[in-house]
Amino acid sequence: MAEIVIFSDINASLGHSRYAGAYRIASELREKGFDVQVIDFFASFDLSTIVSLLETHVDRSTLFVGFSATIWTKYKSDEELYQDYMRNDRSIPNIIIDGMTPVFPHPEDQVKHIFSTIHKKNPKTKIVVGGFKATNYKTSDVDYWILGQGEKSIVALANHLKHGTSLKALETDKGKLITDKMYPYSKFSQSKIVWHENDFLFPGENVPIEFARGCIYKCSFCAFNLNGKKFGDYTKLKRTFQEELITNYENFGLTEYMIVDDTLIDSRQKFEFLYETLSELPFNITFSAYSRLEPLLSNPDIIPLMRDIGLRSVEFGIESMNKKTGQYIGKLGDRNKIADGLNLLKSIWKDDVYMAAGYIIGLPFETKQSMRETFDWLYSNNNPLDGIQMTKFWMERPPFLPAELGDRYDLESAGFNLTPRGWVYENVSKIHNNPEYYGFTQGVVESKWKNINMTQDEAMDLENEFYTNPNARQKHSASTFVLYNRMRNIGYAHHEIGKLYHDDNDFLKEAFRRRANLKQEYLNKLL
Ligand code: B12
Ligand code: SF4
Repeated sequence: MAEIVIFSDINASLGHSRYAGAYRIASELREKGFDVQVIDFFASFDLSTIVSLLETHVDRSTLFVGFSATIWTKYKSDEELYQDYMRNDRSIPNIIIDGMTPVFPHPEDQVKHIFSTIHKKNPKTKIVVGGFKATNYKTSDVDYWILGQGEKSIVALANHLKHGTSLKALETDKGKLITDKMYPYSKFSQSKIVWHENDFLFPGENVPIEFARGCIYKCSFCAFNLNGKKFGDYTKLKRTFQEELITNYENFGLTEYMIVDDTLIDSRQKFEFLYETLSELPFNITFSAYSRLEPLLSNPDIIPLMRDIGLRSVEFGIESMNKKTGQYIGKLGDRNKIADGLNLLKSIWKDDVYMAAGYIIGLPFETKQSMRETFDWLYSNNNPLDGIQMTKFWMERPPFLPAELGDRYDLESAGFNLTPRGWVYENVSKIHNNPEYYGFTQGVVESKWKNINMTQDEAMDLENEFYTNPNARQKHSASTFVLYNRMRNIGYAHHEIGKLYHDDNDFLKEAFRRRANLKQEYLNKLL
């Protein structure tokens, strides 16, 4: 039984890893004295298992059940997902993107059943949704939607429900909204994820950790509320990060991490800070991360040092190998510089660090021809990448609240911006704000985008063309940032991971078997 239950998951991908958001929120609440049970694998459990979990963990003392709605996708049984993978006719990005869901993984009738089970156990228990998908507000009967960084909001809500303290919330027809402008969180630099014995970590588990939040860049296709921050903003104090790593080591023997920053290495300055912080530890850690390519290429001396401080898998958002596109999106773009740079990295790192690159089809001024030139380079045997992610451009269409709501509530102070379509909480990208400048003729309002060189459907066709081509097997690699730690968590060694490809049915069978075992072991501890 717990005062607060939080459901979380990152499903649909092979292997296993946990989402930082749920555990950061749990750490904050536990520090303030609340008793919290996080329940992982939520989007991978069927309804009857969820009902049993609720029967076990919700009682008269439960203040709320929270849902950490960020990276989960639609629920599929293990068998359905296995069949999807075994068909080998779709790329992993497609399996995951097809599974995207506005808020909840399970169908509406099942979500209703989950809510009614909670209320049968305790009619006063509130339903709370936080995480990235909370801005979709697309489920009825949710009591509170927590938008943005949730640390302060959730403690205010928990205190309100337990002690009757006052609470700032916007009442809308979608439920009550609480935002991080109403409850700003200013202590990120001293924050930690503090793992608890009832998180039931697996021995030696690879866990997520934050070094910094947000990004100093502002690429034109990218839309995060913390983009364009200054160096040092939302960065942990050296002491805090070290204490977090040492506590994890002493309490649980943890040494392997996924650093979930948007961009771990964005500058020499940040590298030096990370280097100093990790070098002073009395033990070594290993980690995977997202990084910009440019700081490594303009400071080649840091390339071997990244390996020495523990980097094992890295993903660069290359996005495009077209110079003009690079200029318009805020990335390198130069085909030769990128190829030479990646070759240099590979020659230093060899197989000690797996190196993957993400590409986007359909960015400003990218033509089909330049995209195919990129494909050809990726198909060639001498490209140094261990992993490739190729996805069509996704024009974000953030949810809007009706303009009239601004007459009743101070939405501006709550962090919303008034746009021609209504009030929007998230930042929108530069492309979304000024599509004409970037060559887009439709897509902000319409369901599909179009620019002067490509349509969304043509981008989709190119993606399929790439994934159905037998060359560039790296697109099936399990060594990418998304999968590396998930593979470690199902027992594959570093040197094995570079040889795992998900077009290999024997590997798929074994990976599903190992994940099912972990899930069952975890469930046995919770029930
Ligand atoms: C790290 C990361 C990943 C990692 C996650 C690994 C791991 N083990 O954690 C990997 C690489 C696996 C990944 C994969 C994907 N990701 Co991702 N990822 C991120 C990233 C960069 C950081 C997320 C994170 O952990 N941050 C640290 C935590 C502590 O911060 P936070 O998430 O902001 O959490 C705060 C709030 O959300 C809130 N909160 C969270 N949970 C809860 C719960 C409650 C109850 C409350 C009250 C509050 C609350 O409070 C938290 C603390 O302030 C975000 C971008 C971003 N900056 O958010 C994208 C992001 C979450 N990913 C996204 C996407 C699209 C994907 C993929 C689908 C990409 C793809 N095409 O494959 C896959 C899907 C994964 C899958 N199902 O297999 C989108 C989600 C969009 C959506 N939900 O519709 C994001 C937002 C990026 C984007 N804008 O495109 N991702
Ligand atoms: S694409 Fe990457 S580097 Fe660019 S703003 Fe977004 S997170 Fe930062």
